[in-house]
Amino acid sequence: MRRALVRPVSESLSRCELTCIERSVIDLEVATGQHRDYCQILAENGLIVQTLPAAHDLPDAVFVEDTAVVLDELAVITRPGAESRRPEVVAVIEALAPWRELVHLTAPATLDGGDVLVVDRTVFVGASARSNEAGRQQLATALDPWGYQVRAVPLSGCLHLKSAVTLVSDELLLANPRWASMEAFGGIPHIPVAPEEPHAANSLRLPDRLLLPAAFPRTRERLEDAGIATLTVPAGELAKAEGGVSCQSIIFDDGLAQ
Ligand code: CIR
Repeated sequence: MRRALVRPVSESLSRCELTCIERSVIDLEVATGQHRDYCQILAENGLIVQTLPAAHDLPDAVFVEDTAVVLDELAVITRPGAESRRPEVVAVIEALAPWRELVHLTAPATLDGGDVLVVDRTVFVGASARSNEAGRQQLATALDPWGYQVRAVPLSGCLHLKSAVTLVSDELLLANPRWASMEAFGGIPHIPVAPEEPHAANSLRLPDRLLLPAAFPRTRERLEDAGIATLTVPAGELAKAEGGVSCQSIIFDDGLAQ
């Protein structure tokens, strides 16, 4: 089964980290409702949704993606780039331990899962303010025995690599080429986001469809025209905390039969 780890929106969300956007008022009730809808969509699309304990003292805990990189062979527990986010890993370690061998990144490494995009055996890692060279090196050392190669991707103007580029099918990317150097991706083709929707590149692959925030209809149209089946969820309130759709879950195969 595909399993999705999620974590409730924290009551302290308004004190979240922000890097590339201005702080604006976040309506906690709306954010919580949008996250509930998101979890429901995951369940309706065949995923087992496992909810981690709420952590109301950790403002960004809902963005679980940043705390771990889960591959078929192992899970790498990150050391998030923002100090306020480091305690988030504790509950994630506990949740992943039954499913994977765990490898832990250690200081001076920093790495956010939102910077990690896996395409086959290549692991692209955003050279962001959150993920440093030591983080990439420790990740490469952990993954090398399994035949994965780590490649750095220069970024500018966005928080994470996956703010700028996500994978929409086995060999097709969705990208905002203004934020990420697409040369780093070699020959992998990409669909550019609609220019008036710069934040639209963050998508989430579900078993049969691609999940997008409802706010990006023009990019959605480009994807549908290219034969990618999509569905949308309202995600505007968590976007004020600089989160998208990929960052609200950690999805992996739990090895259990359907
Ligand atoms: C942060 O700045 O860490 C959070 N406010 C947003 C994290 C979003 N994570 C992601 O896109 N993977």
